[in-house]
Amino acid sequence: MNFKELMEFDKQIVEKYMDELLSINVIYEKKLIESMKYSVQAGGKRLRPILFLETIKLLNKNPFDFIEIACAIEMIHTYSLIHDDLPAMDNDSLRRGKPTNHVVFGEATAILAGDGLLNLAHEIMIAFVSKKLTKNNINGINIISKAAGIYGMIAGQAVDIESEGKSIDIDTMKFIHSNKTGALIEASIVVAAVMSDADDTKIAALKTYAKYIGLAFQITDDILDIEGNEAELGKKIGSDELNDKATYPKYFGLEKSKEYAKNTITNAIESLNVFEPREKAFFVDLADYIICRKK
Ligand code: GRG
Repeated sequence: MNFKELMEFDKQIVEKYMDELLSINVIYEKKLIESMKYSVQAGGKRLRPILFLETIKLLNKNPFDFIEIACAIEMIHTYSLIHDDLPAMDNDSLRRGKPTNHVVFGEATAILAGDGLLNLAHEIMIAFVSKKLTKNNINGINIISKAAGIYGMIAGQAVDIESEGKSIDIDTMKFIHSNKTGALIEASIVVAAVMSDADDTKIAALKTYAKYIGLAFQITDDILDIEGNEAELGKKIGSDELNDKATYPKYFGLEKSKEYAKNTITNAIESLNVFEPREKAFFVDLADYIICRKK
């Protein structure tokens, strides 16, 4: 399979398995489950679970043995998008090409749908380690919880919200992005390496790669918020400027940000020198995709 086919193949597996995990029969809380399904099934690139599954494959393990973890990561990501779109946060009305969760289901249900997905992800991860109790599996889910929480994504989001409309230094901006966006992307790769029992050299190389692609992903996201096409992106552009967000183009300008993203991708690819060209082909293509993407 070529790069595009692999991306599509992984995406479909994850979507199918998430549908199963969300086939929950309830009597009274139908609206809650419907709103959780609405956002999960609205599409999305499924980048984080794809990174997770491809890292498992790179390390010669069977991705189907870890599919629940890939789905849990995507559920955490989807919860963060639902909450990020809320009126109290970015107040966005379009996501993944569809009206945002709170626009369709109301604010209270959207908050609960996000809470529900976050909790369900942890239920899934705990069920996984209960069945496959190894030290590395426990370490792995611990890394995900931390990356999604107050040592990662939630910390980045908190500082981002506090910084709106204020002038902040470059280090604070880097803190925001490496946590808000980078932490979960990095965890998707590192956790797969840990759960695959990779050696320390390979884990370190993948961690460096993940940090670089997380950074390049964010810079590209900032650029797309200025230059992107709303129909392709599936969300409104110009939201960073509207919310007076600290972005790479705001600090470095558009052209320098593009150059920065390109250099970051070169560094990402170089960090995979411990792997054979044949083994790392997907990750090299993915690094390029991160900055060339239109959505
Ligand atoms: C609410 C705790 C909490 C955190 C929110 C995810 C997030 C943190 C904020 C989203 C704001 C944003 C646009 C961040 C930039 C990078 C990013 C995470 C983009 C969305 O991820 P994609 O492009 O989305 O992977 P899809 O829809 O493809 O899954």
